Amino acid sequence: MPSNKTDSALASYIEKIRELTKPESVVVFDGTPLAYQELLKELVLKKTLEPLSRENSFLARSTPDDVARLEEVTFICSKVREEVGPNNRWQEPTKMKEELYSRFNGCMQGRVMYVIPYRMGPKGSPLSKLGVEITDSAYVVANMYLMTTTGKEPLLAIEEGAPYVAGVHSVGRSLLSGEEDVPWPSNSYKVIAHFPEEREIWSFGSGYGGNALLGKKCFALRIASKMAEEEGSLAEHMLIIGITNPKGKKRYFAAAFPSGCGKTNLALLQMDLPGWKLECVGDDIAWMWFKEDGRLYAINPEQGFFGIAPGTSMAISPHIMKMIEKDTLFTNVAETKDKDVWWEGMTKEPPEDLIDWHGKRWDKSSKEAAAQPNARFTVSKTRCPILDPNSDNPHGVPIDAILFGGRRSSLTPLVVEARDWRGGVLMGASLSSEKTAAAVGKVGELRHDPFAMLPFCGYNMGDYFAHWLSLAKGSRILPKIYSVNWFRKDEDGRFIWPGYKENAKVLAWIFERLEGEKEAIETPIGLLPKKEAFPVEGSLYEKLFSIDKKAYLREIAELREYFAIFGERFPRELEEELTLMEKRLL
Ligand code: OXD
Ligand code: MN
Repeated sequence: MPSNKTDSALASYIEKIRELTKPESVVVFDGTPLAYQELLKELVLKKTLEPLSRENSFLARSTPDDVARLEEVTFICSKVREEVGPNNRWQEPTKMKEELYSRFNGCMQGRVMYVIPYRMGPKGSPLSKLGVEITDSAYVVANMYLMTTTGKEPLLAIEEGAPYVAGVHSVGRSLLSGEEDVPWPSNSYKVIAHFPEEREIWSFGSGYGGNALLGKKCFALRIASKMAEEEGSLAEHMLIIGITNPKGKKRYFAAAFPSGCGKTNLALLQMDLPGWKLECVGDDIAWMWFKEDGRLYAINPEQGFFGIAPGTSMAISPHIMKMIEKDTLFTNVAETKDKDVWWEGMTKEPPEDLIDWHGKRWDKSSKEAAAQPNARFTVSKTRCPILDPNSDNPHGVPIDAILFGGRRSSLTPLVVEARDWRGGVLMGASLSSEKTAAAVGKVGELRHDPFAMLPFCGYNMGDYFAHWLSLAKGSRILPKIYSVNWFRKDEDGRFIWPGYKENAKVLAWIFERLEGEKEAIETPIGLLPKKEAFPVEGSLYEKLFSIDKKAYLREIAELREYFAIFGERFPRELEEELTLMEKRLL
């Protein structure tokens, strides 16, 4: 078993990092609203944040080279290379530590080293976990305050000996005495290294999102997925929503979509169908476990939202717009002349006199977007207007359906129900999506993203698939699994499905299936809604649900080639499932 650090270890760990990084001072963040306000003041003085006209809201602008998650320089450093699999970049742990120690040597000079004790998940939940992030970025501390539970209570638990995951982060730009700081310090050398066996994360050079807020992708997904494999639970890139039907019955769904495919929009959907209600437990990460009653339960380990701003509008996502009306940190959005925010898609016409995300006057006629396409808002979940009453329930919420969705302009129908757990696991493993701006790389390119976890699975994905399969045991009441695709296009390249609020119809169909109220038809790829049982007119139904068998056979051949990268670790059951599907298609 990996060694877990304890209180006295924490003090010596902090001391070890202080000696290495040589900060000017050390501050243990106490997580109080007052400490948060002090941080904001300091960030305004340093020009990292600019106050906005929205109450208690601020704008940060990053440097152009620090705008997204950096998969190319993200490493999993387990002792044995095969443990991390072909889905991760690997570096031998001792070698990586050597490199890190040389980069971190003196890197915090002239800066404050903040220590952030934090908890991921509701207080008292058997699935919640503790962390400590050490960082020289006050912007990171402010974001962690909104995204996790920080301060005395998690610190006390650690002092009492509870295990925690340690993270060390630096923007990688020390300050010589008298040197003036820049608003967004960073380093052109960037690295994000995970040590699952030591439960440790080191991140250097970037101040942005998942690279720097170590509780999110680094801990709650990469490290936690490995912990979940060992513990028999799950740590997934999934939103969690509660849906109530007109009869007052409530069910919870979890849904995995690759980054930038509308998870936050779906998690806060205004369900306009008469009598239906949707409430949000979380928009990005789900930790789940089977309990004695045989059902799968989920908690959201996060306390806030770090959502993509562009594309968000009153018409499409009124709940999100309401949520970010105040108490919000914005990063890389455009600024209006009255010191408010704007981004592409917020209104049809951009307002006059915008300042773009570089801080320059925006030329309307330019091809450059005013807001960076991966611009973000950070806001506490307490601002969520449809927060589920069980969002902080330590016992979690029971999950009845799991959805896998990608951005596919062809092939995948609007919704398909898996025949069984194995078929559903194959659906998750087969997920692929056209790339978005949430990660660096070419937007639009199709890439495999099994379970939407490709950038986040902290171990060999072959083993991860096997772990999912292994959960179907005993008398467990397994959730039903669905594939969804809002992004199918017609011959003219137009989206067939309007998406957004219309997606409520798909959620309602899934709910009614679970209630046994809706019939489905068997097809080679799974169960589709019966034409009469799905609320769209005839020709649209055909466009949304037609199955191109030849294209599916090509997809299967391509999937086989892809799965081959996992070699021996790719589960035989999934190979069999793929062959069965192929036979049904032939
Ligand atoms: C995110 C991501 O920030 O998936 O949630 O990139
Ligand atoms: Mn995400």
